Amino acid sequence: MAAMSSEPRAAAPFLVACRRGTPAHTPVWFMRQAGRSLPEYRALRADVGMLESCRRPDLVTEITLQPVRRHGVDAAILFSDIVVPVAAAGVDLDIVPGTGPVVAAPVRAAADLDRLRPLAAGDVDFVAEAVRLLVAELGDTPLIGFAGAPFTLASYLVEGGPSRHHARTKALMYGDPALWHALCGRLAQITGEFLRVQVEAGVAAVQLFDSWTGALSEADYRRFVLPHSREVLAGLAAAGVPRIHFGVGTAHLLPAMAEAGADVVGVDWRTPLDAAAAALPADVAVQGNLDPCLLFAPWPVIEAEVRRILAEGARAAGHVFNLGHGVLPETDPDVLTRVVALVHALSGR
Ligand code: 1CP
Repeated sequence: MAAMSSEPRAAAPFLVACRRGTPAHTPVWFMRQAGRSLPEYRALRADVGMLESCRRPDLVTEITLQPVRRHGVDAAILFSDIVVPVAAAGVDLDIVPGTGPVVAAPVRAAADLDRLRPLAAGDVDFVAEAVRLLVAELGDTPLIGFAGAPFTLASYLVEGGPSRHHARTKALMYGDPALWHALCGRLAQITGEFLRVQVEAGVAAVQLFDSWTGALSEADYRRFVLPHSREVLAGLAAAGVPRIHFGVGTAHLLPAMAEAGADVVGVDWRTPLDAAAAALPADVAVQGNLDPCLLFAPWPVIEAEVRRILAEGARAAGHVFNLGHGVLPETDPDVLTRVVALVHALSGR
């Protein structure tokens, strides 16, 4: 049975689109499809902290499966958070409800790097266990593993928490490039190892989230970020799983993000997918890009936007339908289910 099961998985529409083939229908999944938009998630998380839930393979498995069961999406994404490997590598942090990741002692000087030791596979055994449980449960539905890219992780570590302008992060980057590159080098190791553990345990694809890198100019991205993201993505090239690379507000960075080593580039709602495809190399697929706020609009408006995005995505080498960023907690989950059905109905071949 084990030998047979790999065959249908390779034909899963999500993997076919990532490899720029012709899938039976345009695959669709949503960033943050697991989470507070789902009442069944809120019930499970009622008495369990965010980081603790990420460390419990039984909870990770159940939460990851919830949106697959409910919406019929074409891929699952591992329930975790970008700061989980950083915490496993020794950084004292918490994920505070309503705020996000908060770091006890931010990184501001060379001595602070000592708190960031290399990640060993054994530090994240709970993730490998969750991936194994999920692969067994998911059958033909691919599981996406993920990690945060060095720039976005560095932003949380240097700011100490979420920030709008990333001012301290940029101050460190411009003011002490040697420390910046040392920090990002360590983060590249942690992220690379975190993804390697997930791939070895059986994820079918990975997404590298560089959510906040759109805050940089292309020149600064190339100098301060690209070498580190490339190190992470190049380390996975031999594994043969599709690598998705995503950021917000990155219209000016799309070719550079592809150069970092992406098979699929995630695009937010600000850039039409056909324009993104024209800017990217011909052998790179696109993912996106419905504005998450549009899910609050009347259904005919949503339907028109889905049609537009499918038409624009059809001009790319491959298209994975998604939002342009994560599902907002207030989203009506029934609307997400309808979007999945609509994407499948409109794109079925
Ligand atoms: O109590 C809760 O429910 C906490 C909310 C929450 C959830 C559900 C956080 C805190 N993280 C998560 C899960 C999560 N985080 C997933 C789950 C998988 C899925 O997509 O279904 C993923 C992929 C992430 C990744 C993540 N965490 C990113 C990259 C994606 C993105 O949204 O840009 C980032 C930037 C984070 C940091 C983070 N963690 C949590 C919050 C609220 C934030 C953002 C804070 C900020 O605005 O800076």
